Amino acid sequence: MPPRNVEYLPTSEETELNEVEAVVQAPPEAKRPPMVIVWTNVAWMSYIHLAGLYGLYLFFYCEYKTWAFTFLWYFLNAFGITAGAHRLWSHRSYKAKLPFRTFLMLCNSIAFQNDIIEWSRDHRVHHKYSETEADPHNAKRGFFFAHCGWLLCRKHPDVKAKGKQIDMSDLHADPVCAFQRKYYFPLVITCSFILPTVLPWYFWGESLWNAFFVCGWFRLVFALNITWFVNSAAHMWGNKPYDRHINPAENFFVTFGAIGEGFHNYHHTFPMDYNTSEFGWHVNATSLVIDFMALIGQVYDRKTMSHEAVFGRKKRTGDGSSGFGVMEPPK
Ligand code: ST9
Ligand code: ZN
Ligand code: ZN
Repeated sequence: MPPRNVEYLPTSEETELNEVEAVVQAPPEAKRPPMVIVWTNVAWMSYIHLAGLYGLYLFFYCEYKTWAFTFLWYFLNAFGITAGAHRLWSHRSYKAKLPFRTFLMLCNSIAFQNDIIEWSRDHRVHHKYSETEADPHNAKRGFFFAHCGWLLCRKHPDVKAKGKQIDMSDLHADPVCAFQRKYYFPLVITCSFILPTVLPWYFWGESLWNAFFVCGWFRLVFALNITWFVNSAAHMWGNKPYDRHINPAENFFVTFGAIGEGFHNYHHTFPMDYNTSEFGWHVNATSLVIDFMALIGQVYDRKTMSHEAVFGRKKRTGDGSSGFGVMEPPK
């Protein structure tokens, strides 16, 4: 303690310590390196959204068969992400035989969301370091950053540093993932654009122009935004029946569009459950198809949580709500 009535000046050692403490206590944004915007990505994202909006306009001038086909292609696009990149490859929450894995890889190529290995690496880092600087789409950086802003700038160094520690050897050893990585662009161009343009034209005489913009661009941009809502909206709004201490929430509207992937509080609490939800097939078309594939022997070793474990966790850390509120699941 300094003597009374004498002005106290900190020693240089103390000043240094205070500075270190200030840096340690500084909010993450104070330590964040300046954002480097990738303008080619900004231009590309702007273009695809304009093409998607034009596709939405053309939707009203299409054959009704084209509407049904757009829905089918959207479903396959979504399924390649939910059942493929997400539940199978990122989380290994079930196992699948080669024919079904090949089908999932083709569906995943419709989605144009980076190859399976890159998608899964970002997703594993997202789970392990959720809402920190090492989370590629850290929702603490705001809605826009979590939604698609993270695809428009260079990644935070922590994402790369922590991501390098994640074991990806299982995916590199899967020949289906390796094949997709090697032929990624020809696969995407064929599955995401050529097929949905040519099939409606060949089978029911839809114009190539309409099919390209509606089944191609509109379907793609809609699916991208629904996927991104899992990172933005479902990390911000909804109930937290399983863990009230984390940001991911049960968001009914996201669940509906993302064919069963909006039970995000459950999913971050129990990421190994292949249903990504407590309620099986309820608003969860992805689980329904995975179970059908199990029935015909293409899927096995599906992991789920016991009711006791889920119930216990809800009691300990849940917010007291029962689920998604808007639409109660069957008892
Ligand atoms: C897209 C992905 O849309 C969407 C993902 C959404 C995830 C949702 C999750 C929700 C779960 C549920 C699913 C619901 C689904 C519902 C469906 C309904 C329809 N770890 O990336 P680079 C290193 S994609 C370790 O260029 P930059 C590594 O060395 C849209 N290391 O970083 C790497 O080299 P390599 C289409 C990492 O320069 C090097 O850095 N795609 C990691 O900072 C360079 O990597 C686009 O628009 C890591 N995690 O650039 C492309 N990351 O790979 C956009 C990087 O050789 N991306 N490294 O090992 C880009 O242009 C760039 O990545 C960038 C960053 C500009 C964003
Ligand atoms: Zn996940
Ligand atoms: Zn998440």
